[in-house]
Amino acid sequence: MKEQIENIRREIEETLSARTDMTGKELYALKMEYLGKTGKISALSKGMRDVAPEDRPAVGKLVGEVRQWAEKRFAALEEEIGRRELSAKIASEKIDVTMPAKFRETGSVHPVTLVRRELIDIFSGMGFDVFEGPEIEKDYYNFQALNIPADHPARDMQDTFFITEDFLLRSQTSSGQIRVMENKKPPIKVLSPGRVYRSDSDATHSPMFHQMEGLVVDKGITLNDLKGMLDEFARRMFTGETKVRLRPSYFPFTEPSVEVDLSCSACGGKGCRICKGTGWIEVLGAGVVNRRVLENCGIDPDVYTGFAFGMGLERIAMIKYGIGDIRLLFEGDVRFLKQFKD
Ligand code: 2U9
Repeated sequence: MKEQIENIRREIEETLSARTDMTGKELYALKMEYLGKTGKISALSKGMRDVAPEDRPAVGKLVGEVRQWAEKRFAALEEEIGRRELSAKIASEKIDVTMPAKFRETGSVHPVTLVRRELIDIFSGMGFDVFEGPEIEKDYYNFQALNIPADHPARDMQDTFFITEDFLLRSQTSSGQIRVMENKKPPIKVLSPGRVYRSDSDATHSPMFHQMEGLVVDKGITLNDLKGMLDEFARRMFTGETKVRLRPSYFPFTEPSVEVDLSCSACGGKGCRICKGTGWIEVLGAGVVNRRVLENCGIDPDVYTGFAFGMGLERIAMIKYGIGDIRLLFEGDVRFLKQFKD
């Protein structure tokens, strides 16, 4: 037994001196091998049963001594390895605050966003509230309530993405304005920016584009109020000299309806490449809200009248920044986008 005890002490000593690079985990595993419940030193204590009773006190003392010695030896090493591992961790996590920062490419605001922000700024300055309706809309709000019944030829003017027979991707933000009129009595002054969808795609049309429509309903509103508001809008959005021209047109939801041209701000109305020599650029559509639309929303057209206007934000951005192809606005090419700054 004495020899066994001595062997264990030597074994521990030899292993510990040979393995100076042990990790904390490895040391713990080794400690358990000797001092754990089923370890070799614990086995010695259990082996006391086989020692002759007269030798038990002496052998018991030796087992106690080797256990104490081993516990101290492991504790000292645990402390040493703990210290070593902590300094290695600190060294590996050290930050060099003098290192130059990584270069990060900064983005820029999309021209359509710039235009949307500017328009909201201009119109909210005139007292308009902003309302954004749903993009998935009921046929009723997109067409029927706007005086475009199921068999109306005006439906052919807009190729619509239908989801089901009753639901579609809205083709105009006016659908949201119907919801406003259903829920609020005049005076109403609301601006509806948002995405709209039409099955159309070429250099000047995209299947998804952004619209901004405005609606004013109150007692005594006339086409004159529309013209005055458009004059102010044109001067603020383009230049102080910009003139507004109304041409008769047709929309089912307005009567009378007008197409609105602005004098070309690139050439001051003299005629250039941008206005195709005419001096004028068509920018938006507008009109006096059709009395049937007011009726559909429970507003008495003999008491209240209103005007409405609508414009495509991509078109405004193309005019304002001289962009020739709408597809540039959807490609996300940073070389293009970086040219527009807030
Ligand atoms: C309600 C009633 C009427 C909004 C209007 C236009 C004329 C118009 C086009 C401009 C370019 C659509 O984006 S575009 O293709 N819009 O010409 N929009 S009047 O009329 C309304 C709106 C809401 C309740």
